[in-house]
Amino acid sequence: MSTFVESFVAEVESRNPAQPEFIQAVREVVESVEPVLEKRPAYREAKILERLVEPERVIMFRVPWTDDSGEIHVNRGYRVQASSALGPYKGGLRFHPTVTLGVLKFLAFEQIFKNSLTNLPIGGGKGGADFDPKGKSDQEVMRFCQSFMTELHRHIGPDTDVPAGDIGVGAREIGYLFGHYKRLRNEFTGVLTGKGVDWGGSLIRTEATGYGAVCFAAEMLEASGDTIAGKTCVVSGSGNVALHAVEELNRLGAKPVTLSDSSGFIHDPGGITEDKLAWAKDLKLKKRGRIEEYAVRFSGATYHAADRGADHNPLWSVEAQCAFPCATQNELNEIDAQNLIEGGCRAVAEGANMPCTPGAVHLLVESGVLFGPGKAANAGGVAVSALEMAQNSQRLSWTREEVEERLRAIMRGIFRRCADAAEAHGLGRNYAAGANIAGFVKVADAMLDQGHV
Ligand code: NDP
Ligand code: 2IT
Repeated sequence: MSTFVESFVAEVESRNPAQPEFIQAVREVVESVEPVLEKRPAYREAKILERLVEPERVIMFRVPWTDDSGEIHVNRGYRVQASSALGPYKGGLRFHPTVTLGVLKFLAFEQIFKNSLTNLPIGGGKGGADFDPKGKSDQEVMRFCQSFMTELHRHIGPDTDVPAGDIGVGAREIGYLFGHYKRLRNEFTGVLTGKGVDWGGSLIRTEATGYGAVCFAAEMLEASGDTIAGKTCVVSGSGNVALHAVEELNRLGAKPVTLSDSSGFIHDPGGITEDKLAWAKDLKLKKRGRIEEYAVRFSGATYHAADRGADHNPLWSVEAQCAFPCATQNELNEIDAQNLIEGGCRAVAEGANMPCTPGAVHLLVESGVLFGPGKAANAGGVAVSALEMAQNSQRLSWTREEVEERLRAIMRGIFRRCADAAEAHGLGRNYAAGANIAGFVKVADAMLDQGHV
């Protein structure tokens, strides 16, 4: 490894102790862009990387709320405003007990380059809380969202920072958050995306991340003279991203065979067909049940409980030609990557943010597996969020066909930018490096134009 990368990452590590996910994300980008810095000394002189690893602003706040029995709880809320070089801060909110400042800094950092790759006018940010919506009543979730927004509203706005959903933040939470913002500010604005389609939301926003990830995989395969139709696919997660990836896979004639949640995974060798998916959506998104119930409902499907102490996840040992990790960070390690390769996997597209460990990415890319990194493959969600912002500014709603067509064009554009950047730097089909370079150059050039801010 180069001394520049090592000393840069060591400095970031010493300034940000105990933030392993943030360091992981920074290292990956810095390794990829080092040759670009060598070619353009202006980036080094202007301290572009040093500025990018320091969020423009971090807001951290107390979120007190009362449960249904009257007991008071205190959570910690955050908004990390990473970069406004290309537009208002834009990125999701995550409500999950594992949320820490370091996790949100990694997500906000990744978001800068993801949003840049979309070619839409959005900067990067991320936020959330260590609140666990699981097992809470709607009333409790509403009280939490209202308390969270009571502080957050001071820091966001349709031209400043526009949050959206992420893990644990879906249509219900966005509704409560928007309702409270509107009450506090007496303004009906596009301050959040992922809104209900009857009150300012965009058609296809819910589906966009999963659809986009499948589109990215299809583009990678087509560029190698292959097609996604007929491919057996393994998918992890069973939330917004995973379920809509499965929907799109079915539509394109592929065969998705797995889904998972934090308790385990189901394997349905016959395929998670449209009718079974409708049932799974009702289970996970409406009833908030466990994926285990799928195997009880559909004969032929098996359930495999998660083994927390295991050194790999047997979901990735299921034979498949394509894999879509759509749950959470670092859910697919080097052993899992080896198992995918041995099972004949040809393409991996990250629906989640940083689901593959650095070792896994290295192995997949070195083995010639087509690899779509999250900041490119899952950018469809934030891209349609930006289209929602555009519709809100116009006070218009575009049709399903129009948004879907734009999403596909954006995903094809992202793929092209990754492929072109990889090729221009002699990196073959290393789309992970291509995504980092293409995403970085656009932000870096904007920062050069805007002076030392
Ligand atoms: P959801 O909350 O809808 O679903 C998350 C899914 O992942 C659930 O099945 C959940 O299982 C599982 N999961 C979450 N945390 C863990 C964990 N620590 N270990 C194992 N399983 C876990 O979230 P989304 O589908 O929206 O997000 C999934 C991923 O996609 C995240 O990485 C997110 O950052 C990324 N993403 C999301 C976008 C969006 O538009 N929503 C856009 C781009 C990326 P359980 O129910 O048991 O918790
Ligand atoms: O990780 C992501 O890109 C998201 N959670 C979506 C962000 C957004 O603003 O739509």
